[in-house]
Amino acid sequence: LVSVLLIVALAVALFTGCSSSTSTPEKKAEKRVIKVGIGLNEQSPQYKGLQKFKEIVERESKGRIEVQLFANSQLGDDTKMMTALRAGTLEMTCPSTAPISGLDKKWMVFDLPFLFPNEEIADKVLDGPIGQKFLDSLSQNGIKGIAFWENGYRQLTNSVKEVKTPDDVKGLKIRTMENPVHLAAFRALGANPTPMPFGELFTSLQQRIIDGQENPVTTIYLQKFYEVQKYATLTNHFYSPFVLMFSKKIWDTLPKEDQDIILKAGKEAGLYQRKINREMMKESLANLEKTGMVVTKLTPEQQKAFMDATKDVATKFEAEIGKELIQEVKAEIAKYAK
Ligand code: TF8
Repeated sequence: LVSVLLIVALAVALFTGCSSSTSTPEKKAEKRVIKVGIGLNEQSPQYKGLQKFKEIVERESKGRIEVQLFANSQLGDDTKMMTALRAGTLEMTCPSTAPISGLDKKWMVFDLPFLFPNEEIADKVLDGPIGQKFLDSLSQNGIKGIAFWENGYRQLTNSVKEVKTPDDVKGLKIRTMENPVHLAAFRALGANPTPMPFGELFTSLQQRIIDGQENPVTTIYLQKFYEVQKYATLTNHFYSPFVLMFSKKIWDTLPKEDQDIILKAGKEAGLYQRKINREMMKESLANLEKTGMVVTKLTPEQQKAFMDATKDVATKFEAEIGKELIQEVKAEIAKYAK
């Protein structure tokens, strides 16, 4: 028995000795880790799009690149994450265009009220030369723009009363994103807008520090805003698309091959993300109605009243955005709207 044990011990020693001696000389190629942070939760279409992105990047790089996803503002709010990208301490994030205006005012054009008549036109403009020009211009601010994804048309909710007309919005305390156009549009409606990061929103609604907020129906459903908001009105007032972005500081250190993989994956996953975003929007709307929330659909005439009430907002921002740029974007939209 003793000899058998000895042989086993010897074999184990030999085996482990051998394996460690073969792995030490040629050090395995180091894995590159890409961290992506977002504010929404793991059920969101945005997170699902990122899971697709992860899948493509890891497959195409044959496992050389690992993508790690962080939801729920774990890595900070949109503005904080963009600052981290610029500093080179975080690889990726995917904010709405709204907070990008803090870096470059011309981005406010995508936050003008009732800008895109439908999602298909938004796709065409954002995936066309104008969209590319915007993505490229982010490099001035230390960011590599990858692709436009979709958050979805924004809808208004509140805990006070059913909103059918702009007049009903008067006096409501509404949380907006941190964007001057959003503030101006809600002021034009007579509301009392308060900008605040997304991560603080639920608690503020719950504690009734604010009366309402605005977000796509999927967010209203998945973030359980219906627990603290009684009324929703389908206004479709802003589109404010998502922008998938990368730290330029880190991007510039990547081999061309990896840059190509990330760029292609970001665009491909974006097409998938838009598709499920639109499917989930329909589902979420049905689900919201089941929660007992009062969901008000507007007739075209009722929606027009909201358009009319906010129609001067674009003019107010001509100087900051650039009059020609607003015209260029609107002309492109008109071209596809025919
Ligand atoms: C908002 C936005 C958010 C996103 C997310 C937190 O209301 O709609 O959905 O920007 O990254 O802040």
